[in-house]
Amino acid sequence: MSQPTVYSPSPEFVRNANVQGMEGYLELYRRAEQNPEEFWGEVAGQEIHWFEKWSHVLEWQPPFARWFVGAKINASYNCLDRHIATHRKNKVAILWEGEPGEQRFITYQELHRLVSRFASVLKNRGYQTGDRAIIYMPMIPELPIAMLACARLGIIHSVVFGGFSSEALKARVQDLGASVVITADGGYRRGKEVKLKPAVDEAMAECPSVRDVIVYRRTGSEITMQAGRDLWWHELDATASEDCPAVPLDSEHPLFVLYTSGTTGKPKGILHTTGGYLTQTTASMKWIFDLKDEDTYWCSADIGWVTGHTYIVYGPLSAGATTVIYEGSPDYPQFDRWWRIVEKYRVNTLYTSPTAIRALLRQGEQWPKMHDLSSLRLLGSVGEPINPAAWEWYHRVIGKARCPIVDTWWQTETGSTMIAPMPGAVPQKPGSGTLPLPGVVPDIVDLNGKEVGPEREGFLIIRRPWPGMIRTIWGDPERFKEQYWSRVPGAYFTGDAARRDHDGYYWVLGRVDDVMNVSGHRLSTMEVESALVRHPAVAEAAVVGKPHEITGQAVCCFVTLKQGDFNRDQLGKDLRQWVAHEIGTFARPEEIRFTEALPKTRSGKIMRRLLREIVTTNTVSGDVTTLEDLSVVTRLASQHDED
Ligand code: 7RM
Repeated sequence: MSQPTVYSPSPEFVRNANVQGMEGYLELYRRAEQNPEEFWGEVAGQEIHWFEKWSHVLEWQPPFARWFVGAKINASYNCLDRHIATHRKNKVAILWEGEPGEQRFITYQELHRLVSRFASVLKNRGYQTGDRAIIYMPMIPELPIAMLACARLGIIHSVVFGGFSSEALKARVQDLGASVVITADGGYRRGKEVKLKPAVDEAMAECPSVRDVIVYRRTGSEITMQAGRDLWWHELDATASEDCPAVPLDSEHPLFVLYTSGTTGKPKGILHTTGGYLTQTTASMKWIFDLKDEDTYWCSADIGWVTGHTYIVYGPLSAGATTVIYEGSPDYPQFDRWWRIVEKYRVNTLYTSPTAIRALLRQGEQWPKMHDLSSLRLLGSVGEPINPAAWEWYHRVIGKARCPIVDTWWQTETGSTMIAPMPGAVPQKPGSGTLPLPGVVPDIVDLNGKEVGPEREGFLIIRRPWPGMIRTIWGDPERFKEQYWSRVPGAYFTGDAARRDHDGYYWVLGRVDDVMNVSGHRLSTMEVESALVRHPAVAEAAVVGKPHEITGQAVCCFVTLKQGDFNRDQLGKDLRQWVAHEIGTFARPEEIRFTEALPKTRSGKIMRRLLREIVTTNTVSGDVTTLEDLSVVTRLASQHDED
């Protein structure tokens, strides 16, 4: 394959950047490497308000870390109170647009007021530090308001994405032993109401730990309220006090638990604490998004995922930014909705996922071309490896070849971004997360934990503790040790495969279980997928290894096509040849299956596990609670029988 193009930030971008040029980056990186505790202590002192300072920065008893030991802090205070004493008091904190078109411009002062009122409500109902709250809401301002109200009192929150079923909700309430559930009647998506309250009602039948269900009225549709359990938000709010000071909490007090799927069917409750998480989240916000006080910043993720926690709520608000929240779907009422929002609010930074980029790319350039996108100065990508073709499209069609793209690698477990280009410092290569952020020490190793050389594929690990790291799995420290710390002694195992090129750039290839072995050649599903989507007819592709008698595994591809008339027999042959040509004959797919859609989690990750099952057995068992559209799977599984 040819050398990737290198994209350097313009001299103008560099001149105005928070971190300027490679020298700026290297200076920070080296300082952090030489004395990590001193470095993080400095960052924490600069970026965060502490009620009391720490006695020491880090206490590390692998795999258990305590950061800013003995310090007192409150995340809600850092996101609100400290800003209203400054020029930001009447700056817009949350700029919200509902799917039907309503707008709300909530300033820092107003947000402080709303959060204080809701925190008073919780306090009056008897909730206190250490209690657990489940938040199950649509993408409306009351979702971050509920999070910040919990944080204000030290109530540990767990946001459950509004698309989850009552089963998934129930499992989380039970695992967490939550005593309060905060929800809404429903929200809007694709022009329809998505009801939430009925799912809560169903789950509550088996959740004895819950005393109160607090319901925000968003849609006004008919729901049932159970006397003695269900309470209307607006009724409680009517008499709420606006005086509810933030409680000084221990730096290691849990801020939230966020459930994520692991390799077993049972989701893991990833636990994050306060001081370290907020320090790294705030610093990374300024580093990777080159954040300026005048920026209008938009992360299109759902707050129910870690990206939303860190880069819609805690990061932007702690840094004093204006954070845009859009409730609905990018294709409603038509495919230019996002570009309409960018134009209307003069959005400066857009942070989204490769899946969204590919979906929009598939619809053609006419949609973005309908709008003035000249306010954009920076773009971001997160969630999965971005194929160079999607990167180039994003860069050219959305960024008009003017905006750096920050491809940010991180996980629910890492809390905030670990590998990403500082946009005014590190030149980008499409598809690479580039270099680690200061204080992050990754490595790539083989099965024995030995570092592999440049251009070699291996396991991505993190060698040193970092402030925003996962502290444990809720209620299961053994699983925490086993999952992340048992493979390579002393290091955090990410579960991702990666390689480092001759410039030291990281290329994350996908999950370790997505690696195929064909005739003894190691081949990433991602490599084949990238090759496929480089073909002009292909919109999206997912690749899995299929057991094969002779070669061990064979490459099996699921492909969705761009609009147009294609001869599928011919195209199948062409694509096999294409992949063989792009990567090598050993990578030639055994099978190409055309499909209307790929099975995805609600956060947009392709569920290769399901596809593997389909190609192996033509059936699906396993846990599918995170699946976006179950009918896709049924169709894919039955398709083969029809063939
Ligand atoms: C933030 C988030 C984590 C997994 C991770 C990777 C994949 C995420 C990138 C990426 C390549 C990226 N948290 N991943 N970002 N792969 N490049 N920029 O997505 O917990 O939901 O997922 O996502 O496999 O391990 S997550």
